[in-house]
Amino acid sequence: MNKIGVISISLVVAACGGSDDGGTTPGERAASVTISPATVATFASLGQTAGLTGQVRGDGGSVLNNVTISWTTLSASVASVSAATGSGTTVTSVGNGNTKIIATVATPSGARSDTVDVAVQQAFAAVLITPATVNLQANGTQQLTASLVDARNTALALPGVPAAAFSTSNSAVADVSATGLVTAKTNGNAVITASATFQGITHTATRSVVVATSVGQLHEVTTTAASFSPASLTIRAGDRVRFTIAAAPHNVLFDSNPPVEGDIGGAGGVPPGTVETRTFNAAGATNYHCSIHNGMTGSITVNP
Ligand SMILES: [Cu+2]
Repeated sequence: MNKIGVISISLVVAACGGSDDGGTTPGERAASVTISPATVATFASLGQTAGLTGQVRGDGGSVLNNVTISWTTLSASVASVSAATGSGTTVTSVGNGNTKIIATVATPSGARSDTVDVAVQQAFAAVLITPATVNLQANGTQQLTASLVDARNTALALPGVPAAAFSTSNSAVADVSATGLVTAKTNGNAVITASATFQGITHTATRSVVVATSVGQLHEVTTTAASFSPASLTIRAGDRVRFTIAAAPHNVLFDSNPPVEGDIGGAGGVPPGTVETRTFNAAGATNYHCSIHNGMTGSITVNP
């Protein structure tokens, strides 16, 4: 019974705002609407929300519930309003600028409204560096991007936003250009910092750069009069091995999983003092030998 009664009252109000049976205060008709809070703090980031509530009073001064309030924004590119939830709405900041949010109710003498001013001004909250991880091999490069963002990580869309300045903690390991291009120099770790000052505030962000210690590493194999040293080696795919031929002419003939560049020397071998580097990109067991010296063999295990 009670439920049915409420529904019928709502229908009457919706159908005619001037009904004498309106809301919870029979006999009064909607006369005004007031938004609270009356002022909204400036939104400092985009995507920020604030709740507004509208209070409708009747022509007798009583607060009327169940009166439909219509919410609109003067500029949806500055702030948007959600569909009404009960007597309220949610305002969301969209872009920098100023606008007004308007609450309107229908009354017997026409629409009545109230407005609240909304200002959106992004505040510089952080520098954001992308990508999140930087792992490089020696001589590799990676472009970093540093954005000045608000508290919700939206890039500042304001006049005069400067570019962040990049620096490195260790230019011998990883150097960085003024525009954020990182160049790996040698194995190790470095920290790249991006710093910017705006709105009188300075923020910095850092990004750790790891220049790989295993991938792309250079290994050494030398020869004695009739052997390779070390005779066995374990490396990773992508590593290189530098063969230094000493003491006598030798060749290095690969029997399995050969390097990109192939054998070193032919049947007569290469003379002492020869230095040749080979690259092993494929994982597997590499076996090699010198055909000039019986039993002069070596092996390299190439791990993925
Ligand atoms: Cu040999």
